[in-house]
Amino acid sequence: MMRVQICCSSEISFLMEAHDGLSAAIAGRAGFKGLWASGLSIASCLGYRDANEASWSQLVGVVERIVDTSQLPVLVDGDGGFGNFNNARMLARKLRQCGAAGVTLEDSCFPKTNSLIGDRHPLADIDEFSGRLRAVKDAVADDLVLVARIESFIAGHAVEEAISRAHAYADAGSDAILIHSRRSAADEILAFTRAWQNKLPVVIVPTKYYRTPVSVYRRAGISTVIWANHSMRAAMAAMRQICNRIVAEENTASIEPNIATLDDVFELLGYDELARAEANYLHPQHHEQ
Ligand code: SPV
Ligand code: MG
Repeated sequence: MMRVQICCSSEISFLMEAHDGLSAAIAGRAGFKGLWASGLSIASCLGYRDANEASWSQLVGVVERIVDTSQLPVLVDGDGGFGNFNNARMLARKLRQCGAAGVTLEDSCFPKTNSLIGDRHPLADIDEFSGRLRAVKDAVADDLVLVARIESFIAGHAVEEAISRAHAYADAGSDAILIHSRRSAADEILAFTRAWQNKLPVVIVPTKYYRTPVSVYRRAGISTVIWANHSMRAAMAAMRQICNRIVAEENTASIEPNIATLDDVFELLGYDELARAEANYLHPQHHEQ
């Protein structure tokens, strides 16, 4: 059922980044039909670097809040699976338990480095990584969509390397391929989609090539576009601005119009439901009147 909702619909779909329950609820209210539990955003919000500094159990804890708060299908950034095939399949089982819809595993080596920083991006061996994918598929079968993420463009290789990896990962049981690029134009992505011919659905993360219009992705037959870190970056900019103003003004009067009201917070997180439940369960006689 979730398969239809994540990465496998015939129309292009969009996943919005979430890094906690609040960002998940906001994305849901904005109309997104699915979420990306971003490793970069979750790590940043915990004050870690996106270099496997956060543990798999911290990731699972955050994903549980995202799923619970939004009730939306959530594709989880599983990095490389936190180790070998065994760590990867355990992560997948835990993600299934907390209600995730899918997991993405990237062919990087532990500990990973964020794809958009630095030049050290060693790739996993194709066979070893295919084993990680097979182990996940055997562990969770069709309960979790499995997206294989190819980092070979990030590592500086040509399209041929990406295509041979895509074939191997498809054979290993992946449901979709995430092809990543850090170029400021979508040329690598489009070279891949031309050669790949949608043998499996294609997922992209246009963080760096953000100027490309979505119509280009539609024409290329791309299945899913991930807006991977924009709520986290928006929150960072807003929090910094507000902190600076409060320091400067030693007062919060002038910033009130620029921040969410408390009523907004209470409404978004369903305090009205709690009040109804209290009337029902704490004071049932009162409720019956
Ligand atoms: C993430 O959002 O953590 C991603 C995308 O994996 S990227 O930061 O581009 O690697
Ligand atoms: Mg990531």
